[in-house]
Amino acid sequence: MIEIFEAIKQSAIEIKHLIETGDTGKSELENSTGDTQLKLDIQSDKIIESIFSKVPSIKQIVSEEQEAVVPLHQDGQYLIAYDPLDGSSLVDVNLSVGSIFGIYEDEFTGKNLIASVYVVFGPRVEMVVAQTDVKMYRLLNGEFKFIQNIKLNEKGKLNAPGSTQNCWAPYHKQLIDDIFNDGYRLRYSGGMVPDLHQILLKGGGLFSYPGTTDRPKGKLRQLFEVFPFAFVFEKAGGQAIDGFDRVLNIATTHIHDTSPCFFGSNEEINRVKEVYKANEK
Ligand code: AHM
Ligand code: MG
Repeated sequence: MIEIFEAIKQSAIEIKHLIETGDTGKSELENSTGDTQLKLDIQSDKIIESIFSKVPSIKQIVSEEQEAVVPLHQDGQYLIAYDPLDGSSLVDVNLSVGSIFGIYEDEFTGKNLIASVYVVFGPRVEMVVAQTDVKMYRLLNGEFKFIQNIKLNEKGKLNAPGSTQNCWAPYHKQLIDDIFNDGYRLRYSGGMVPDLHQILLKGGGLFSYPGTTDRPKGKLRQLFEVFPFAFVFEKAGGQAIDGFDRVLNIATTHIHDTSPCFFGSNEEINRVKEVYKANEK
């Protein structure tokens, strides 16, 4: 799998250049979730596809920005689902964004995820790789250097509540209010990569994107966003659930399926489970 990590590093260097110099305007196109694609989304997708197409161990890829699975190498072992530039609309206000990669075997489904990687493009470029543990690297003078392992505490101090309050269920609002009343600090930029990276590096907390009245199945996509980060949180000693169970147990029926999701350290996730169980319909 080393060749895949090397390919991701190369794509990160090219996407960093694209973010710094590219046009932040809209394209004429929509992705399969109905979002208008930015030129940066399409260009970063092309960068990754072109780099992955030269890696023989990759059998298939699927991108958040494309409708269907793309076959690459018939004899390849790995399937990769990726979001080339998550939070791309934040580039024009100069906030951090990221790329997310889930590496699967046999089938694109949570239980077959064997590794995941994300890259944060902020004041610095950092890459986090989750396999048996979670390792962080930083781009320094053109190369990724190992910086540290990432391990969550049992309980954190940060709360990152997604979506909009008037679409939350009353018990979800109560849960978020209670967490703030217990002294947690609000940390939410609108980019899941930097928001989750912050929770991972500051020891823990809760990131939530629940099912809402406007999107009962949440906003975040299973294969490209939810599962890769679930894998990172579990390997870092935390949890990722849909309110009730591990998100990695969800059977994906369509590549662009979404799911409610909660990522965090154990204490906060157990708290979510209690509230959701008590309000189960
Ligand atoms: P995108 O893939 O279209 O960029 O959207 C995903 C982003 C996540 O990074 C972030 O957590 C979420 O959308 C924020 O949504 P909201 O503004 O509804 O809280
Ligand atoms: Mg995204």
